Amino acid sequence: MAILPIYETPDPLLRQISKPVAEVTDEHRKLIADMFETMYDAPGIGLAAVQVGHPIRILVIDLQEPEEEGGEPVKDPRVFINPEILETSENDIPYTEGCLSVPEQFADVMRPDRVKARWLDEHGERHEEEIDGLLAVCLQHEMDHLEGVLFIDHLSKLKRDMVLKKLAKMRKQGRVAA
Ligand code: GNR
Ligand code: NI
Repeated sequence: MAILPIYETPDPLLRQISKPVAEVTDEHRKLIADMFETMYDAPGIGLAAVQVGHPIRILVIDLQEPEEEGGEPVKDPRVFINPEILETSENDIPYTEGCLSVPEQFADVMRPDRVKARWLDEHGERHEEEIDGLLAVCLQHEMDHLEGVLFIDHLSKLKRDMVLKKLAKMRKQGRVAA
């Protein structure tokens, strides 16, 4: 396994449209293992393959939520290959999002609170599920990456420019990797 370098904005790679996976192979499963290692190391709760240099439609998510308040985080690694949103709720809710490709920056983004999604797992098995809560937020954030979209694209130009200015300042001060 390996920790892979994470591409950051404004790298043009992050704007590429990721290509569908035709068939899930051992090579994909190796990439998925490396994506989990990279995500846990970061640390983050989700990662799209394009963020580590592979513009293909693979996501990993582990919310690492404790079973009860204040408990130990429970591992729940999930793999989404060629994910599709089939239905979205009418109800949008705000969540304060961050992104490993926009390091140390956070802003509220509005998204539907429930989605019905379909995807393949690492064995090529099909899944279809209604998803809500933080998993719905994270899945939609990760699926945006497949279309070359970052969470800052959901903000007003004023707010987006504020976030990017703060990121530039933090890089200059060496508070995030340049
Ligand atoms: O680690 C992450 N945290 C997060 C918090 C709120 C909404 C979305 C996310 S995903 C992010 C990791 C990442 O950049 N995935 O693409
Ligand atoms: Ni992200």
